[in-house]
Amino acid sequence: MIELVYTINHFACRCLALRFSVPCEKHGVEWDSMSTIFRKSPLPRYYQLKEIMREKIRAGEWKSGDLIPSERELGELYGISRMTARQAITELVNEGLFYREQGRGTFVSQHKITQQLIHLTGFTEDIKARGQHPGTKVLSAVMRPADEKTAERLRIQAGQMIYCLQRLRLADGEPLAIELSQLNFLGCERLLEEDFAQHSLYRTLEAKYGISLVEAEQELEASLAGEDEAHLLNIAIASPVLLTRRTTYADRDTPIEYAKSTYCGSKYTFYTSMKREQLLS
Ligand code: 16G
Repeated sequence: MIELVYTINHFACRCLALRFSVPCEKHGVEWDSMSTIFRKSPLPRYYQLKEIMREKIRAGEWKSGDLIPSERELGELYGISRMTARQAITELVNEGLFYREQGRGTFVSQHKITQQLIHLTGFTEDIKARGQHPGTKVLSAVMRPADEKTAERLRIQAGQMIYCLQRLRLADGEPLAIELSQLNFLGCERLLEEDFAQHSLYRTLEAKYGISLVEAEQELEASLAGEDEAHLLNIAIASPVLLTRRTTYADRDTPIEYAKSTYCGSKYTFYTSMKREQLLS
């Protein structure tokens, strides 16, 4: 196993080096390593390196925001080519464990965001509860006729004008989800004047429009990112994503919002807990 030798601050992030006999490129500190890639193993070398790095994260040696060694450093550390090191890093970037910053290097990502499927919370609340900074980029905000499926969910006639808001949602500047919220209530066109880049939709509905959100139904489905989604979410095309469809009710008979969202599969966990009923036999 690899032994962690030092942690120092660099660009406000910690840089971790592995014990090995090469100097750290950026900090000039000597490493020495006991980690090994088994040459005779049937497992490909990039895969072994991935597992070594994954274990460092699991063990808490590499923490969120840590700068990982460069491809060249990893290549020298493990006696593998830069290409092999790059493949291991790229796959962990695609899985969401690492993220790259232009000109700075590759860093360990935040742990997955968990959305509790128990309480009805919005994105802003979920991200704040994790101590992160929520961000929103409004992609479009328009009134348009409801399609059949949306009309059915909102219990209105297809073709009725509804408010449609498409947003890219971020946590600490990192894209997490694309959300299309479709809303219907009397006077919903007034939402066109709201600034949803700055304000939460749920908070606005409750505080400004006097709508109490009571409950929601939500479906989850696995999918793969298409070109546009991959571009917006900054992930590789065909990366795993989670599609959600949520209908939110102001009361049992009044659906207010039908939202369709695409979440980065590698960054999000949906959590629910359940109890087994005592069945009467
Ligand atoms: C969540 C909801 C979305 C809602 C948003 C409000 C899902 C799948 N979707 O992301 O329907 O519009 O929260 O967030 O959970 P906001 O109050 O931060 O605008």
